[in-house]
Amino acid sequence: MKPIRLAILCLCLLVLIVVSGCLSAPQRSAVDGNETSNEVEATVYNGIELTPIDKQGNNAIKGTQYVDRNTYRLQIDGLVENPTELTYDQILEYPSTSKVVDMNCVEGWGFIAKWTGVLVETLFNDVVVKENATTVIFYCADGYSTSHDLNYLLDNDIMLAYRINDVTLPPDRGFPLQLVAEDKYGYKWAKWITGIELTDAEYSGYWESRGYSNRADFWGPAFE
Ligand SMILES: Nc1nc2c(c(=O)[nH]1)N[C@H]1C(S)=C(S)[C@@H](COP(=O)(O)O)O[C@H]1N2
Ligand SMILES: [Mo]
Repeated sequence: MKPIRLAILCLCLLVLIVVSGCLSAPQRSAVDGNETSNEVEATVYNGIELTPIDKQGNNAIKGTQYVDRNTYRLQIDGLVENPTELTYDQILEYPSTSKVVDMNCVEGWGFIAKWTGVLVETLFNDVVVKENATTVIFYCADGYSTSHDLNYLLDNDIMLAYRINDVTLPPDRGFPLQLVAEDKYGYKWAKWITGIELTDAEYSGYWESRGYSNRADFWGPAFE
């Protein structure tokens, strides 16, 4: 090949590489009116190395749910003085909090991430939980549900996360909200949450009613 042809070929290849590099740059586009572009994923927080989102596991009973930010409502009811419906924007208006927590599925995989969201306690102060409430049920867009002791949520600063590693929760990760159920097995980390109900009764969620531990402490037994 003549040197000039070789030079042109190399130039073409170079241009191609640069262009494809731009096209494949990490980019999260808008889904169903959910503006999430221009966000940069955090890799470290407070000196702790985070698992990149595309390296985190994910499993769900009916696959990814696509919740529309504009029509979304979080319903909070049951044993509360003021049953409430919150829009996504109203949830973002509450003071936010961040922390690094690791997520462990009973299947043996897990990851560590920075979560940002609103404390369950903050929302509960607004709806005013009745004195006899003991249990909190989380209902999800895919029909999944799980529950927690009210005291566990309040005593451990448990949050409803809308961001993971500084990025808006992607649809496959539970947009708009995932419960960061610290120290509990993954099946207690409700995703695509649409409803929160306070009750004084025992409750068995999707996996709990199929034999998994209702306590679900990740150092404890998976089955009970
Ligand atoms: N709505 C809903 N939430 C869910 C599930 C599900 O199937 N549906 N699966 C649970 C299980 S078993 C695990 S391990 C975690 C995994 O979530 P993540 O890896 O996206 O954080 O989500 C939990 N939350
Ligand atoms: Mo899981």
